[in-house]
Amino acid sequence: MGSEMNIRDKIKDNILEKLLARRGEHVSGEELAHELAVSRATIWKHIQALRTEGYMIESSTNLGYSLVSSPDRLAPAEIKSGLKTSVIGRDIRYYRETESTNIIAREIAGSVEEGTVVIAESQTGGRGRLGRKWISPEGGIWLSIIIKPKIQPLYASRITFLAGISVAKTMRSYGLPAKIKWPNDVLINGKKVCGILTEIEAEIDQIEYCVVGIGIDANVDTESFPEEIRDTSTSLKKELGGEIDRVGFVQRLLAEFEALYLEFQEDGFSSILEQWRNISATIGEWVKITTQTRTIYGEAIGVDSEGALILETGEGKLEKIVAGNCEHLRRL
Ligand code: BT5
Repeated sequence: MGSEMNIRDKIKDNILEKLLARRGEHVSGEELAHELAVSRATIWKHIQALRTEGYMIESSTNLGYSLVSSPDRLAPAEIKSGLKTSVIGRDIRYYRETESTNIIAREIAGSVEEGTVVIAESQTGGRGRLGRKWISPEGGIWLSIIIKPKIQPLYASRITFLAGISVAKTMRSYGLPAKIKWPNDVLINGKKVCGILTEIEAEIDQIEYCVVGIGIDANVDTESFPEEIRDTSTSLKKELGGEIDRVGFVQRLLAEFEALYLEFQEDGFSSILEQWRNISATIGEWVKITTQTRTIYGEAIGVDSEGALILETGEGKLEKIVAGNCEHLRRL
């Protein structure tokens, strides 16, 4: 049944792609049937299915089908129409609901092209770092990008930095004052709007693949989040005062990610780091760092080439933090 479903979904997706490419025009059932090598009855069946999903498709006996409007879905065909990338997002695997897009991405990473994206409308078991939960209701953007960079595992955190910048820059293109909190949170006005979970599969000296999980509270109501994170999180909808076009956001995000990824491959990490410093919320702050073994207080004064946070802990003493939780402290 699985493969049958996939073929059916593929036809439906192809029909949608063709209607999207010719928005405002009519495409005849005969033309669609011919191009997709299926019967006109099959086309009609899929048009009906698209309608039940919320696509408004007008049909006229003489002219054929015309797409009038789309529902708020992250359908691959929608994202791909107008996507300005050459690698990232060329293959998109879409789920209405799944446990975690990172899990799916890890399962398929070995057999798909670099740049493949897994995306879901909601996750039942969204994951944060260190086994923490990531709340992922409908209306958010929950996606994982599979990349295969030729770098050592030691430098995997560079990818998290790159991803954070791509998210922050995309949000800034909507006029939002997004900043990055070390190592992996994107904040707006001090509240978390995005989390990033980078997972790798590696040999000792070379990464085999890297799954970059990005979770964005886009059109979600953070008021309905559990109490402990209600006041520390925000959404794009809340910050913009209205819903955002998620398809458009994803298109910009994937383009930013690809541009930075190419820059990283061509010029190395230093320009990425420079950009990260410029949009960092952490540099210059007094912070409390909790690692698995200790708690450290200090002023965050920089990050090094491996992405470690450099703290000045008093009397000019410097500490390097490779991994841990970071809390920004209020100055008295
Ligand atoms: C993260 O972990 O911030 C990484 C989150 C990555 C989520 C994406 S969604 C697509 C892909 N598939 C997955 O399964 N995961 C990735 P961490 O730094 O450990 O932060 C987790 C903490 O953030 C939780 O313990 C909560 O306090 C808080 N939190 C949970 N859900 C949140 C949400 N939707 N918005 C803001 N904060 C949240």
